[in-house]
Amino acid sequence: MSTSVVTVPIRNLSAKTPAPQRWSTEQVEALYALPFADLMYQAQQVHRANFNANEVQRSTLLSIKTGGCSEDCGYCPQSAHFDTGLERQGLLPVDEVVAAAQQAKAAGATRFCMGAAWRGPKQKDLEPVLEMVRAVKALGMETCATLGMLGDGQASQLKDAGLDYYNHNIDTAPEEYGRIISTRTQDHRFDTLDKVRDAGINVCCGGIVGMGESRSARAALIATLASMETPPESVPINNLVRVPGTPLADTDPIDPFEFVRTIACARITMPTSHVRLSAGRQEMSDELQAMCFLAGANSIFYGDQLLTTGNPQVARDNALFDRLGIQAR
Ligand code: SAM
Ligand code: DTB
Ligand code: SF4
Repeated sequence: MSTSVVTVPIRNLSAKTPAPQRWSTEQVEALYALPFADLMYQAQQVHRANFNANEVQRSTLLSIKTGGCSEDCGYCPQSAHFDTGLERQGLLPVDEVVAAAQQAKAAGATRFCMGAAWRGPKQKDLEPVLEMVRAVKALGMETCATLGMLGDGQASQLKDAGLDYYNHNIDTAPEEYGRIISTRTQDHRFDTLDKVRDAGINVCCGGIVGMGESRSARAALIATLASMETPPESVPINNLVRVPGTPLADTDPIDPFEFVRTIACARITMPTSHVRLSAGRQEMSDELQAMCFLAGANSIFYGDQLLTTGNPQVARDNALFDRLGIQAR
């Protein structure tokens, strides 16, 4: 049998200094290289040892500030550097955000994630967001925000307002970062992730595949996430949504089996994290999504919209869960 589990002793690592790694890129590459059935078997063993394999968590996204972002992330329709035809929208009023959260809760979501197209929030921007967090928390939902880089003290303010999760992706492998984004470095991302951790907020951190990267780069992305001192509680794995006008619009799509392998590698290397099958679901068949759940994905973005692009309709997701006997929460 070629199902030997690659285990590595856990050393005392810091999230503040990325090296040395608990999972090396080579070790994750070895997982990727397994025969598909062996990789899936291993992922399922890990999944079942840590979770109810028939349960999937649902988070609903809302773009609370849209477009006009000063960053040049090559995948993003919201960057001011590219013309994607997106209509800009200033920060939404708190009552509109609360109404959207109420709707998401009624549809069955347990977490509400507020996303803003900022490099980072100015203090005057943060104040209304704190109010949103308090109000959404008061609905009895888990709260999540993704606002870009945080300044000193901002994470504590979010924590005090009741923020449960902060989403801040490392997006790609360290060696790929400069190809995709020039307006910041990946170390900027680690700096914010450390602030979030230090404030006692759960970390939601993942990346995007299908950006023309090599398998080795995908393995490096997973190894980097898995090697954080405390791996992220939520790991969104996004399949690039190729938006016309962005520099990555014409990238060749990733082989669907390679995407499933990425989910399986995330599951194996981050056994107790929720692995979220994230952007790109609208373009996936029900069968491919089912394979991702078998590979260990146990969370989704739920609702007809991601931030600016589409997501499967709620009714389609619920029908899929019924057909698969998945308990959504
Ligand atoms: N501006 C903040 C930031 O970048 O951290 C928060 C919002 S940003 C849109 C959140 C995440 O969405 C990015 O880190 C990236 O992983 C993901 N994302 C953006 N555009 C995407 C696309 N076209 N396809 C897949 N994921 C995308
Ligand atoms: C994440 O990892 N994916 C979500 C969420 N975190 C904020 C965003 C996906 C965005 C896809 C493109 C768009 O809708 O603008
Ligand atoms: Fe701005 Fe975030 Fe989009 Fe980058 S991913 S351009 S930081 S909104």
